[in-house]
Amino acid sequence: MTGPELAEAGRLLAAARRPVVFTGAGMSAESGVPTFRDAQTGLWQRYDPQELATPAAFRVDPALVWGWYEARRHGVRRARPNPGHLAVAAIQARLPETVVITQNVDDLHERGGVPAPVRLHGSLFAPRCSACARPAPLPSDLPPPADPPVPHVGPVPHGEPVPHVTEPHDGPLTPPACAGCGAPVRPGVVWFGEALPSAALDAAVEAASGCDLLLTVGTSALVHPAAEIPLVAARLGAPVVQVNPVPTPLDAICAVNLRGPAGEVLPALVRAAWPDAPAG
Ligand code: BJW
Ligand code: ZN
Repeated sequence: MTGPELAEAGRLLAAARRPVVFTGAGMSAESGVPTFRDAQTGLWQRYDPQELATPAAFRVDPALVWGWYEARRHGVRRARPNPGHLAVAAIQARLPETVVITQNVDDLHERGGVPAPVRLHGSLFAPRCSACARPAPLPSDLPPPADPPVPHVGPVPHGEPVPHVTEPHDGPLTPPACAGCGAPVRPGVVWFGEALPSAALDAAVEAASGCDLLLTVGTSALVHPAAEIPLVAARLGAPVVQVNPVPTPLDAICAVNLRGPAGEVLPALVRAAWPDAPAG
């Protein structure tokens, strides 16, 4: 990131009225949440995320896939929004028509002060039945155990469904059964080969079509149709500013490329746009 580029991006942001902030996994990297294409940690090093994030993987080995998502959900629970998330909230506070579109399945935008991001790829916190799509309760979370956890498997009075209790863990885990039809519960995320939620995709395309600046942050721009959102804005004449430590396929369409981590660049961008305002 250089001074002239930051100053130019700051001018574009200060002049915007309806910006879109489009985020990917790099947005949460400084919160300690691994990016999607980062090397996996622990047991999961043996698996390619692109092969786990598919309906076929869940059909073949539901415990492997559910365990991976539960481990990630527990990791996100322990993570905190970073200064980049707070800077995005500061942009929205300054420009209320700002639309935040995220590919991330964590909840760090919400916890960082953006109440309703457009979620293109679902959420780690909205499991549903893999057969009938009935929303399922989140497994209850206990504080980290001092001793090995005791799973809650006993019956409850009145025949009510037993909340599935898990501890932070690292390994395959049988998913709970749907209270309606008994089929395995799945994570509420969008896997490869699945359609994106149409309301979210429509909202994202509409916002990108009408924006006067698109700020793309921390995405490799390899996964479609999400990767087309910045292209829609550029095609209709909006300047695109990118925040990423490394080049991406979006470089060529960007008015400004800010090379650096979101947690540093975004607060600096807010300060450049509005020198009088706190960056969060
Ligand atoms: C930092 C940083 C720091 C690091 N600061 N930055 C057109 C062309 C080719 C293929 C297709 C196409 N259209 C569709 C496809 C197929 C497929 C696809 O795109 N495949 C490609 C991989 C080739 N797409 C689909 O299958 C989609 N569905 C679909 O098209 O359905 C059609 C259909 C229609 C009607 C009926 C039925 C079907 C669905 C895609 C779903 C993607 N889901 C995932 C998993 C979600 C759950 C989970 O998390 O497990 O979403 S995949 C994964 O990639 C995840 C992410 O949201 C998504 C994007 O990744 P992201 O965010 O860009 O992360 P990374 O890791 O790739 O990059 C991180 C970046 O951060 C890097 O650039 C770093 O440098 C940077 N960074 N530190 C700033 N501190
Ligand atoms: Zn069901």
